[in-house]
Amino acid sequence: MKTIYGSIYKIRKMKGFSFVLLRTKREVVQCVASGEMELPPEESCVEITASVVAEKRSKSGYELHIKEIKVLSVPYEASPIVINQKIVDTSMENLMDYRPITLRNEKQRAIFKLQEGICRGFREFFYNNDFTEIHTPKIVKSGAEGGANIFSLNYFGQEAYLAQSPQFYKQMMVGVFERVFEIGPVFRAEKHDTSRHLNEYTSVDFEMGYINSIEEIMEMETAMLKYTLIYLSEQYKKEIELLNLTLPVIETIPAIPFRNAKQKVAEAYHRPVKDWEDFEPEEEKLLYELIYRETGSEFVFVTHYPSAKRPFYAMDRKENPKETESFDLLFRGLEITTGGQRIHNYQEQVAKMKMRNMNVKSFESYLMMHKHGMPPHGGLGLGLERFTSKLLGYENVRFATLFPRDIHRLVP
Ligand code: AMO
Repeated sequence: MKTIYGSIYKIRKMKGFSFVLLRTKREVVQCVASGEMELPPEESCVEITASVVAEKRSKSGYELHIKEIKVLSVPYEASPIVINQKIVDTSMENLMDYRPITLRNEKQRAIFKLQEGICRGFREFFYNNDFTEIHTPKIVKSGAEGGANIFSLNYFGQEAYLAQSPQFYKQMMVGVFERVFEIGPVFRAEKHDTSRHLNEYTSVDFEMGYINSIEEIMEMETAMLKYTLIYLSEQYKKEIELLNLTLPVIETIPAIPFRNAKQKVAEAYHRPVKDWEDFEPEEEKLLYELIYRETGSEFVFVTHYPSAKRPFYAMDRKENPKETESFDLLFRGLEITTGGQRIHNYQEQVAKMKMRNMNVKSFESYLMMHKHGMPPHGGLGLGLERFTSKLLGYENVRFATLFPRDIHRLVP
């Protein structure tokens, strides 16, 4: 006899008995109730006492023959949206409006179980490679990434901001632990409504000291992704099967300098380059197609972005100061990571800030680390929702976001 807790996901009445699908922590378990047994409505929370019987036709290989159902709570109202079919057949808006219940759908929740797996894989990888996990403030005195996409707030009469990234703090912590990582929320006041922008997202950041070049950061990211994809394939088989996923296999990730990438796309698709300083989303997609055709890789590093488009902390190239020691990682045509080497020398950092007409004084606390000695270092930030959505083949990051925040949405 077994006692099991769960929610009644679906009742299927048959002749003389009913199938009761019970939604438990990770699985939907098939139970069988006799015809006489009184069943509470779907989404009731119950304690079931049952015997375990082998059953080949059940997905798990067994089913539970119910002896007793103790009802712990019943819903006040029936769900306004059908959640117990294979998919929640509704618009994205509805899917998000009714998130507390649509997430109960077996496939919907599998997305986020898999996202948990991604974070667990990353974390394990970081621990195995001597990174220390840190938690840095999200209420900050100044923005790290520049640009207008910063939320301000009143902090007891002082102007403060919501952190656009943990950039300053993860760099400071390199001076403390040499290798650090953080998985946490960041905030971007993006005013445009696109399929790849959220106003709050989860950033996977790492930062490491004593590097010689950006290649070492790119190698670390490649190893991190490889590890995590294998981890998922071993530990998250249930979700992979349910979502019908084929995980990409990483051997090596090709890298191409930014200017060459622009040129390559322009030549292959006869599109004149409009902007030599940045990628258009369409160009990223086209580059992916080209690289995929040539190498079979669904990932591609683009290196040495123009200085003008990178933040003030990015290290410029010795060979050409108009370019930076930085990179992006594109996955299936979408930027999922930005990374690079940072300036570690105090005078060099101050000079770059002055060149950009920045108020050096207001960055005193950031510059403290440079002033008092920092190793050559660098790192990256990866958008968890972007990575998850591309892994799952979704065109919109919202599908891989539990409770998205965008210009139109603050609830649920
Ligand atoms: P960047 O601003 O490029 O770099 O952000 C890093 C990664 O975060 C994701 N991302 C977003 N995801 C969803 N919605 C958004 N509005 C959004 N903006 C960015 C992307 C992007 O590649 N401090 C640097 C990283 C570093 O150099 O360490 C930074 O934040 O996947």
